[in-house]
Amino acid sequence: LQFSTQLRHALERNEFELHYQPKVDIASHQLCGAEALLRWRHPQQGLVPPGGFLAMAEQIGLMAPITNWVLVTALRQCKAWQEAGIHIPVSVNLSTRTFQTPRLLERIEWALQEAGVPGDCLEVEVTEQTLMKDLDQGAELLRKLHDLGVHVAIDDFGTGYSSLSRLRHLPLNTLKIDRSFLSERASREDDPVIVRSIIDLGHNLGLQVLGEGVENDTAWNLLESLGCDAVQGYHVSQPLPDQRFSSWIQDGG
Ligand code: G
Ligand code: G
Ligand code: MN
Ligand code: NA
Repeated sequence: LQFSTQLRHALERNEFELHYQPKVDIASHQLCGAEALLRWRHPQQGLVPPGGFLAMAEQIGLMAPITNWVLVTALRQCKAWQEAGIHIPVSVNLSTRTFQTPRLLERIEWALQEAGVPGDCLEVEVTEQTLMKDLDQGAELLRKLHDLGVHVAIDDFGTGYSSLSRLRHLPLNTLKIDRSFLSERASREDDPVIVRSIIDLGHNLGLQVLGEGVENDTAWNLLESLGCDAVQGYHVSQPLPDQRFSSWIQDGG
């Protein structure tokens, strides 16, 4: 069978899974959120990461149903965490095209209702590039998400070309420092001018700042010394299937 045909059947065959990567508050070391990351359990190829199929999903018109599935599954998981006494929001990534879909807001409202959770259980992650497109429509969507209580994070920050005056006027919550700035080499530099500047920029805009791709103590210590709020990365944990995520929490993170 063709890959695209298999992809068309993946939803009904229940072949998608979400893995959850913990986000941890730097000061308290407490779990403060989790990012849902999509994987396809392909019958022959094993676990396929999103880079291997999302572009095709977009091409063949499957992005909307896949995104709906991701939203509902992530929010139901968030509800299950709540019932177990763990009160953290779940973060879902949105592609540029998805973010530009006029009906996205309705679909998010539907997913919240379907899972039976309030808007503040959800954070959406969109890249800088996405935010800088379609300026008026994007701003309106962000205001409506804000009214629903849904949080918005800017993903991969520092790799795009943001208009700072635009960022300033958007209702955003979190800025995620792209992992390239926290690589082994980058986090050892004598003067971490970029990381420092991004953290200060985020704070000056009233945003929480999270460092992503934290793989070692060097990067963690750098972020801590610069007043960053939260971290995510292999140093804390890889993205985990739901059962293993729960065990990770029970084992004290
Ligand atoms: O671990 P990782 O290979 O999961 O993710 C690769 C890329 O795929 C990242 O840029 C991430 O934002 C994106 N991604 C992961 N899950 C989803 C999803 O559910 N929807 C969209 N649109 N992108 C996702
Ligand atoms: O683009 P986005 O930030 O949504 O993508 C997250 C991607 O980063 C996923 O592919 C995830 O598996 C990966 N990731 C998470 N933690 C780390 C890390 O510590 N190091 C590296 N290299 N990748 C990571
Ligand atoms: Mn992300
Ligand atoms: Na990112």
